[in-house]
Amino acid sequence: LYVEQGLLDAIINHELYAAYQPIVDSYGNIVALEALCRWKSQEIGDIHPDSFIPIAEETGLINELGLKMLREVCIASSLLKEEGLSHVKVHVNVSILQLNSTELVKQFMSFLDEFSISADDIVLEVTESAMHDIGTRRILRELAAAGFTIAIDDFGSGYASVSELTEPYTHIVKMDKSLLPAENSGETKRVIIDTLIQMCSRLGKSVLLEGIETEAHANFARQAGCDLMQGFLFSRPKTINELLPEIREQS
Ligand code: G
Ligand code: G
Ligand code: MN
Ligand code: NA
Repeated sequence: LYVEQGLLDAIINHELYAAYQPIVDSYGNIVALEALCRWKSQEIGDIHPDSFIPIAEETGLINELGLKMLREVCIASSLLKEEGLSHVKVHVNVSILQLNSTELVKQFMSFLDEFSISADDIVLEVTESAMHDIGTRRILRELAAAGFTIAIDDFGSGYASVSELTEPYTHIVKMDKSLLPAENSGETKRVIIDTLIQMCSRLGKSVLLEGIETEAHANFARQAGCDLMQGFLFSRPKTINELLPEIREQS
Protein backbone atom coordinates (compact mmCIF):
# COMPACT_ATOMS: atom_id res chain seq x y z
CA LEU A 1 0.00 0.00 0.00
CA TYR A 2 2.85 2.38 0.83
CA VAL A 3 4.33 1.64 -2.58
CA GLU A 4 1.14 2.64 -4.37
CA GLN A 5 0.75 5.92 -2.47
CA GLY A 6 4.42 6.69 -2.55
CA LEU A 7 5.12 6.04 -6.21
CA LEU A 8 3.56 9.22 -7.59
CA ASP A 9 5.36 11.31 -4.94
CA ALA A 10 8.55 9.45 -5.79
CA ILE A 11 8.24 10.39 -9.43
CA ILE A 12 7.53 14.03 -8.55
CA ASN A 13 10.27 14.21 -5.89
CA HIS A 14 12.91 12.57 -8.06
CA GLU A 15 13.35 9.54 -5.82
CA LEU A 16 13.46 7.37 -8.95
CA TYR A 17 16.68 7.19 -10.90
CA ALA A 18 18.42 4.96 -13.41
CA ALA A 19 21.27 2.56 -12.67
CA TYR A 20 23.17 1.34 -15.73
CA GLN A 21 24.45 -2.17 -16.31
CA PRO A 22 27.13 -2.65 -19.01
CA ILE A 23 26.52 -4.90 -22.01
CA VAL A 24 29.78 -6.23 -23.47
CA ASP A 25 30.90 -7.80 -26.73
CA SER A 26 32.73 -11.14 -26.89
CA TYR A 27 36.03 -9.35 -26.06
CA GLY A 28 34.52 -7.87 -22.91
CA ASN A 29 34.36 -4.31 -24.27
CA ILE A 30 31.39 -2.23 -23.17
CA VAL A 31 29.18 -1.59 -26.20
CA ALA A 32 25.94 -0.62 -24.46
CA LEU A 33 24.35 0.10 -21.09
CA GLU A 34 20.95 -1.06 -19.83
CA ALA A 35 19.07 1.48 -17.71
CA LEU A 36 17.37 -0.14 -14.72
CA CYS A 37 14.95 1.85 -12.61
CA ARG A 38 15.87 2.33 -8.94
CA TRP A 39 13.82 3.86 -6.12
CA LYS A 40 15.54 5.30 -3.09
CA SER A 41 12.71 6.13 -0.72
CA GLN A 42 13.41 8.73 1.97
CA GLU A 43 11.15 6.85 4.35
CA ILE A 44 11.97 3.19 3.78
CA GLY A 45 15.18 3.06 1.79
CA ASP A 46 15.77 1.09 -1.41
CA ILE A 47 12.73 -0.51 -3.02
CA HIS A 48 13.27 -3.18 -5.68
CA PRO A 49 11.67 -2.74 -9.15
CA ASP A 50 10.05 -6.18 -8.91
CA SER A 51 7.83 -4.68 -6.20
CA PHE A 52 7.07 -1.30 -7.80
CA ILE A 53 7.02 -1.90 -11.60
CA PRO A 54 3.92 -4.17 -11.35
CA ILE A 55 2.20 -1.51 -9.22
CA ALA A 56 3.18 1.20 -11.68
CA GLU A 57 1.58 -0.94 -14.38
CA GLU A 58 -1.62 -1.53 -12.38
CA THR A 59 -2.06 2.15 -11.54
CA GLY A 60 -1.11 3.57 -14.91
CA LEU A 61 1.89 5.38 -13.41
CA ILE A 62 4.07 3.29 -15.73
CA ASN A 63 3.55 5.98 -18.39
CA GLU A 64 5.11 8.69 -16.20
CA LEU A 65 7.80 6.30 -14.96
CA GLY A 66 8.61 5.24 -18.52
CA LEU A 67 8.90 8.82 -19.76
CA LYS A 68 11.11 9.71 -16.83
CA MET A 69 13.38 6.76 -17.61
CA LEU A 70 13.54 7.64 -21.29
CA ARG A 71 14.51 11.20 -20.37
CA GLU A 72 17.26 9.89 -18.05
CA VAL A 73 18.48 7.63 -20.83
CA CYS A 74 18.63 10.55 -23.29
CA ILE A 75 20.71 12.50 -20.76
CA ALA A 76 23.06 9.53 -20.32
CA SER A 77 23.34 9.15 -24.08
CA SER A 78 24.16 12.84 -24.53
CA LEU A 79 26.85 12.55 -21.81
CA LEU A 80 28.39 9.65 -23.72
CA LYS A 81 28.27 11.70 -26.90
CA GLU A 82 30.02 14.67 -25.23
CA GLU A 83 32.78 12.30 -24.17
CA GLY A 84 33.17 11.01 -27.72
CA LEU A 85 31.70 7.66 -26.69
CA SER A 86 28.63 7.68 -28.91
CA HIS A 87 29.35 4.11 -30.06
CA VAL A 88 27.91 3.04 -26.68
CA LYS A 89 24.15 2.55 -27.04
CA VAL A 90 21.73 2.94 -24.14
CA HIS A 91 18.95 0.38 -23.56
CA VAL A 92 15.73 1.19 -21.73
CA ASN A 93 12.92 -1.17 -20.70
CA VAL A 94 9.54 -0.26 -22.13
CA SER A 95 6.43 -1.84 -20.63
CA ILE A 96 3.87 -3.12 -23.12
CA LEU A 97 1.35 -0.93 -21.26
CA GLN A 98 3.26 2.13 -22.47
CA LEU A 99 2.76 1.02 -26.06
CA ASN A 100 -0.88 2.07 -26.06
CA SER A 101 -0.91 5.22 -28.16
CA THR A 102 0.99 6.79 -31.03
CA GLU A 103 1.47 9.82 -28.76
CA LEU A 104 4.33 7.81 -27.30
CA VAL A 105 6.26 7.99 -30.55
CA LYS A 106 5.93 11.81 -30.59
CA GLN A 107 6.93 12.07 -26.93
CA PHE A 108 9.99 9.90 -27.49
CA MET A 109 11.00 11.96 -30.53
CA SER A 110 10.68 15.20 -28.57
CA PHE A 111 13.12 13.91 -25.94
CA LEU A 112 15.63 13.11 -28.65
CA ASP A 113 15.30 16.66 -29.98
CA GLU A 114 15.66 18.16 -26.52
CA PHE A 115 18.99 16.39 -25.95
CA SER A 116 20.25 16.42 -29.56
CA ILE A 117 20.62 12.69 -29.83
CA SER A 118 19.35 10.35 -32.52
CA ALA A 119 17.04 7.37 -32.20
CA ASP A 120 19.76 4.94 -33.21
CA ASP A 121 21.60 5.75 -29.95
CA ILE A 122 18.71 4.13 -28.05
CA VAL A 123 17.56 0.50 -27.77
CA LEU A 124 14.02 -0.17 -26.53
CA GLU A 125 13.66 -3.48 -24.66
CA VAL A 126 10.20 -5.00 -24.77
CA THR A 127 9.13 -8.40 -23.51
CA GLU A 128 8.02 -11.00 -26.00
CA SER A 129 4.37 -10.59 -25.00
CA ALA A 130 4.40 -7.14 -26.67
CA MET A 131 4.48 -8.90 -30.00
CA HIS A 132 1.19 -10.72 -29.41
CA ASP A 133 -1.03 -7.67 -29.85
CA ILE A 134 -1.68 -5.99 -33.20
CA GLY A 135 -1.93 -2.49 -31.72
CA THR A 136 1.31 -2.85 -29.81
CA ARG A 137 3.08 -4.27 -32.83
CA ARG A 138 2.03 -1.27 -34.90
CA ILE A 139 3.53 1.16 -32.40
CA LEU A 140 6.75 -0.88 -32.24
CA ARG A 141 6.95 -0.74 -36.02
CA GLU A 142 6.55 3.06 -35.89
CA LEU A 143 9.28 3.34 -33.27
CA ALA A 144 11.55 1.18 -35.42
CA ALA A 145 10.74 3.31 -38.48
CA ALA A 146 11.72 6.38 -36.41
CA GLY A 147 15.14 4.77 -35.96
CA PHE A 148 14.97 3.11 -32.54
CA THR A 149 16.49 -0.35 -32.21
CA ILE A 150 14.02 -2.85 -30.74
CA ALA A 151 15.21 -5.70 -28.50
CA ILE A 152 13.07 -8.63 -27.34
CA ASP A 153 13.71 -8.97 -23.61
CA ASP A 154 13.48 -12.16 -21.52
CA PHE A 155 13.12 -14.29 -24.66
CA GLY A 156 12.33 -17.86 -23.69
CA SER A 157 10.91 -17.07 -20.26
CA GLY A 158 7.27 -17.07 -21.29
CA TYR A 159 5.61 -18.57 -24.30
CA ALA A 160 8.63 -17.92 -26.50
CA SER A 161 6.51 -18.11 -29.57
CA VAL A 162 8.90 -17.79 -32.47
CA SER A 163 6.47 -15.52 -34.32
CA GLU A 164 8.13 -12.44 -32.80
CA LEU A 165 11.32 -13.41 -34.58
CA THR A 166 9.55 -12.97 -37.90
CA GLU A 167 9.13 -9.25 -37.18
CA PRO A 168 11.93 -7.60 -39.18
CA TYR A 169 12.26 -4.70 -36.71
CA THR A 170 13.41 -6.88 -33.81
CA HIS A 171 17.17 -6.58 -34.15
CA ILE A 172 18.33 -7.89 -30.78
CA VAL A 173 17.15 -10.96 -28.89
CA LYS A 174 17.92 -11.07 -25.16
CA MET A 175 17.82 -14.68 -24.03
CA ASP A 176 16.32 -15.06 -20.57
CA LYS A 177 18.78 -16.02 -17.87
CA SER A 178 16.75 -19.13 -17.04
CA LEU A 179 17.97 -20.63 -20.33
CA LEU A 180 21.65 -20.50 -19.29
CA PRO A 181 22.95 -24.01 -18.62
CA ALA A 182 24.47 -24.60 -15.19
CA GLU A 183 27.62 -26.68 -14.83
CA ASN A 184 25.58 -29.76 -14.00
CA SER A 185 22.88 -29.13 -16.62
CA GLY A 186 22.26 -32.00 -18.96
CA GLU A 187 22.48 -31.98 -22.73
CA THR A 188 18.84 -30.97 -23.25
CA LYS A 189 19.28 -27.47 -21.91
CA ARG A 190 22.42 -26.89 -23.95
CA VAL A 191 20.77 -28.07 -27.15
CA ILE A 192 17.82 -25.75 -26.61
CA ILE A 193 19.81 -22.59 -26.04
CA ASP A 194 22.45 -23.46 -28.66
CA THR A 195 19.76 -23.98 -31.26
CA LEU A 196 17.87 -20.81 -30.27
CA ILE A 197 21.06 -18.77 -30.64
CA GLN A 198 21.80 -20.34 -34.04
CA MET A 199 18.26 -19.70 -35.21
CA CYS A 200 18.40 -16.02 -34.16
CA SER A 201 21.82 -15.55 -35.77
CA ARG A 202 20.69 -17.08 -39.03
CA LEU A 203 17.73 -14.68 -38.99
CA GLY A 204 20.22 -11.81 -38.75
CA LYS A 205 19.49 -10.89 -35.13
CA SER A 206 22.10 -10.02 -32.53
CA VAL A 207 21.87 -12.38 -29.58
CA LEU A 208 22.45 -11.13 -26.06
CA LEU A 209 22.87 -13.55 -23.17
CA GLU A 210 22.00 -12.01 -19.82
CA GLY A 211 22.68 -13.25 -16.31
CA ILE A 212 26.34 -14.07 -17.06
CA GLU A 213 27.72 -14.65 -13.55
CA THR A 214 30.69 -16.99 -14.10
CA GLU A 215 33.54 -17.56 -16.53
CA ALA A 216 31.83 -20.85 -17.46
CA HIS A 217 28.74 -18.87 -18.51
CA ALA A 218 30.88 -16.47 -20.57
CA ASN A 219 32.72 -19.33 -22.27
CA PHE A 220 29.44 -20.99 -23.08
CA ALA A 221 28.12 -17.74 -24.60
CA ARG A 222 31.24 -17.23 -26.74
CA GLN A 223 31.22 -20.84 -27.95
CA ALA A 224 27.54 -20.63 -28.80
CA GLY A 225 28.35 -17.65 -31.04
CA CYS A 226 26.49 -15.11 -29.03
CA ASP A 227 27.38 -11.47 -29.83
CA LEU A 228 26.59 -9.72 -26.58
CA MET A 229 26.76 -10.52 -22.86
CA GLN A 230 25.47 -8.89 -19.68
CA GLY A 231 25.77 -9.95 -16.08
CA PHE A 232 27.39 -9.61 -12.68
CA LEU A 233 30.62 -11.21 -14.01
CA PHE A 234 31.25 -8.02 -15.98
CA SER A 235 29.53 -5.44 -13.83
CA ARG A 236 26.65 -4.72 -11.51
CA PRO A 237 24.36 -1.81 -12.36
CA LYS A 238 26.13 1.48 -11.49
CA THR A 239 25.60 5.21 -11.91
CA ILE A 240 26.51 6.76 -15.23
CA ASN A 241 29.23 8.82 -13.53
CA GLU A 242 30.86 5.68 -12.15
CA LEU A 243 30.82 4.10 -15.59
CA LEU A 244 32.07 6.97 -17.75
CA PRO A 245 35.74 6.65 -16.63
CA GLU A 246 35.61 2.86 -17.15
CA ILE A 247 34.28 3.26 -20.68
CA ARG A 248 36.78 6.05 -21.44
CA GLU A 249 39.65 3.83 -20.33
CA GLN A 250 38.82 1.01 -22.74
CA SER A 251 38.23 3.30 -25.72
O1 G B 1 17.73 -4.92 -11.85
P1 G B 1 16.48 -5.50 -11.88
O2 G B 1 16.21 -5.80 -10.46
O3 G B 1 16.54 -4.03 -12.07
O4 G B 1 15.06 -5.31 -12.59
C1 G B 1 13.98 -6.08 -12.17
C2 G B 1 12.90 -6.06 -13.22
O5 G B 1 12.38 -4.74 -13.37
C3 G B 1 13.37 -6.50 -14.59
O6 G B 1 12.38 -7.36 -15.15
C4 G B 1 13.42 -5.22 -15.38
O7 G B 1 13.13 -5.44 -16.76
C5 G B 1 12.35 -4.38 -14.72
N1 G B 1 12.68 -2.97 -14.89
C6 G B 1 13.75 -2.32 -14.39
N2 G B 1 13.73 -1.02 -14.77
C7 G B 1 12.61 -0.87 -15.53
C8 G B 1 12.04 0.25 -16.24
O8 G B 1 12.57 1.36 -16.27
N3 G B 1 10.86 0.03 -16.90
C9 G B 1 10.25 -1.19 -16.91
N4 G B 1 9.09 -1.29 -17.58
N5 G B 1 10.77 -2.25 -16.28
C10 G B 1 11.94 -2.10 -15.61
O1 G C 1 14.16 -8.35 -17.06
P1 G C 1 15.36 -7.55 -17.39
O2 G C 1 16.29 -8.31 -18.25
O3 G C 1 15.09 -6.19 -17.94
O4 G C 1 16.12 -7.24 -16.03
C1 G C 1 17.42 -7.45 -15.81
C2 G C 1 17.49 -7.97 -14.41
O5 G C 1 18.57 -8.91 -14.28
C3 G C 1 17.76 -6.90 -13.40
O6 G C 1 17.05 -7.25 -12.27
C4 G C 1 19.26 -7.05 -13.14
O7 G C 1 19.65 -6.52 -11.89
C5 G C 1 19.38 -8.56 -13.19
N1 G C 1 20.72 -9.05 -13.46
C6 G C 1 21.70 -8.47 -14.16
N2 G C 1 22.80 -9.25 -14.22
C7 G C 1 22.51 -10.37 -13.53
C8 G C 1 23.25 -11.56 -13.23
O8 G C 1 24.39 -11.76 -13.63
N3 G C 1 22.60 -12.49 -12.50
C9 G C 1 21.33 -12.33 -12.04
N4 G C 1 20.80 -13.30 -11.31
N5 G C 1 20.60 -11.22 -12.31
C10 G C 1 21.17 -10.25 -13.05
MN1 MN D 1 15.72 -5.63 -19.78
NA1 NA E 1 15.80 -9.64 -19.52
